[in-house]
Amino acid sequence: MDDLLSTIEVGKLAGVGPTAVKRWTDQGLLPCVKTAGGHRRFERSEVRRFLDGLRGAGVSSLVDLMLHTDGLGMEARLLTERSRLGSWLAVTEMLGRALAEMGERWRAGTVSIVQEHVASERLHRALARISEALPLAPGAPRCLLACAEGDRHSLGLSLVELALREAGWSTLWAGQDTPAEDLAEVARQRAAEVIAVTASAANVDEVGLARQADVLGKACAGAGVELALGGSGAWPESPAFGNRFRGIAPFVARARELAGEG
Ligand code: B12
Repeated sequence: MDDLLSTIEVGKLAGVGPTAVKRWTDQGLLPCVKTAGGHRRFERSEVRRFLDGLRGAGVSSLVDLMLHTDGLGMEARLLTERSRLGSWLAVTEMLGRALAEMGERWRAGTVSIVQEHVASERLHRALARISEALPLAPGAPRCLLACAEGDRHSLGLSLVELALREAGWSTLWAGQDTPAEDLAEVARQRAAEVIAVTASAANVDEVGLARQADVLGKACAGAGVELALGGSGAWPESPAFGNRFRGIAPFVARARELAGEG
């Protein structure tokens, strides 16, 4: 039974609660075995196959919709995906794939620059509306969200914002192309518990990113503020202070831990 996962463990991987996992098994979508005591157990490989299928399904049609719908159509589709996948975190993972496909279409010349800009902004606004509508408890912990210097790829941050808001965090949106020294000042003022900075795949300036990580790391370490370096850009793999995140799920797990949810 060593490599078998429990319902709760599968839920954590999928970013949903145990009820959604039970529903998937009852619908025959996700195979499981039962222990002598009647508890469900899941083969890791089956879970991976199921989650890949779930998040992969509909990615191309989502990209088509991003290109051709209006703002409300975009929002409606995101809500539908939230209902189908069970959490906003799972929706952000699907959107990560959709954005990668959008990039491929742009590189292949089947999507023009204007189409890509319009679609990106449509998605950005729909995500912002949904994030802002999620209720927050008074005194919710706060995360500052910013793009590294020169970087205009803020959609990764929009995805992070949605998943963080779902986890009960409030957000401060600094957005595109933010100087590290100004972010360091926010840390020194302790205006947020966490500072999360993204660098996109287009950001390959290792030296520049290492300098920014250093400036920010020192300020955060001095002020007791947590630093998260995310996105596919060339951040140092093991920064002297702060953590390098590639995916959104591990960062949200860390945020939940910091908020005392374990
Ligand atoms: C939309 C887009 C744009 C939009 C951005 C709009 C916006 N408001 O964000 C605009 C039009 C501005 C743009 C511009 C450019 N872009 Co562009 N863009 C994209 C596209 C299609 C999607 C980007 C995106 O949001 N990806 C999704 C993010 C979320 O992915 P990610 O960074 O890998 O992050 C993942 C995780 O790491 C995590 N994550 C992200 N941030 C964070 C932060 C934290 C804290 C955590 C925990 C996690 C996390 O979330 C993601 C989950 O899957 C990509 C295609 C692609 N493959 O990504 C190209 C892409 C990144 N762009 C590219 C390029 C070349 C450019 C330009 C240089 C083009 C030009 N000649 O002008 C400029 C650069 C502008 C600049 N100074 O930054 C290339 C980069 C290629 C490379 N490796 O060098 C790509 C890959 C397209 C391609 N296939 O060639 N772009």
